[in-house]
Amino acid sequence: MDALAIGPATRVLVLTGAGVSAESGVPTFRGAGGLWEGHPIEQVASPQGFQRDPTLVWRFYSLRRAAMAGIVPNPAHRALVALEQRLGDRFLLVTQNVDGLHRDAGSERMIEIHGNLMTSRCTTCDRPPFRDTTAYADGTLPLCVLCSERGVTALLRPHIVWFGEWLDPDHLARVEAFIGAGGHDLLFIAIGTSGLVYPAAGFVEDVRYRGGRTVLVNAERPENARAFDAVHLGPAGELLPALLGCGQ
Ligand code: BV8
Repeated sequence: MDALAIGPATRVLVLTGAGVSAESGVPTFRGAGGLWEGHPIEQVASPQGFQRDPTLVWRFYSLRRAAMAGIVPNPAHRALVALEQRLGDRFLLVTQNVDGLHRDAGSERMIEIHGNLMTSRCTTCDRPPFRDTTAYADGTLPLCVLCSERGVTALLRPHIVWFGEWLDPDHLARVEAFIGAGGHDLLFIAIGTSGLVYPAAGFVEDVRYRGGRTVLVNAERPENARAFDAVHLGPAGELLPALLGCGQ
């Protein structure tokens, strides 16, 4: 397989989804038909779901935290680190994943637009989101200790962007600025994503509108495959090293 044409002026924007972590052993969302223990993902990953049953939502995230034990990046993550080191500020990685594996692999020019699994924040006070790797025992509702010290009972929540919640406007501004600066020199590569969740699923159209090239690397043909100039079907861990010209 030929490597993608990445010249001295090419700027590369990469969008990853759950498929890039699949070969590390992290389950994808729609692999289970978009369900978790019979609940539609949107139900357990939404503010309404948290309001309705915070214990169920904390169980969903605690089980995912526990399941990350021993999980390590795969060749797809490492190929993206090598490309970033080669391109420097002509590279930006935007991930929909909350598993932290890109950072574990060494990615730095990276934005976690849907948050991070190992981070919590208070639902009440304005303390900054903080690292929290605790997989809370089933039925536990973690409270903010700072609020408790002030006699206030305040739930913690995962620092995750749920369905129906706005993404961080700074994150979106950084993506739009990178796309805007790219023009015809922009190469957009979407990897391991079903292209169903917005606004991330709309990045490909933004790039096309500005005359950039668009490439998809995915295990199967997703609904928005038509939006891409080229589609490479197969496991990202196998295809990416060759496609990015950095055999891992
Ligand atoms: C927003 C955190 C403005 C959670 C996630 C009605 C009401 C409210 C909102 C909406 C609505 N209708 C539409 C919307 C907008 C909504 C949306 O897009 N919904 C979809 C379902 C239609 N978006 C939002 O709500 C966003 N916010 O729009 O704010 C707003 C505000 C108020 C009201 C309206 C609008 C927020 C979206 C963020 C949601 N949070 N994650 C968590 O992780 O726990 S999204 C979550 O699902 C993931 O982060 C991920 O992004 C997404 C799943 O997508 P993928 O990553 O693509 O994973 P998937 O399993 O689907 O696909 C994997 C692919 O990999 C497959 O194609 C497979 O073939 C492939 N694959 C598998 N193995 C491999 C592989 N490929 C390569 N190699 C392999 N080995």
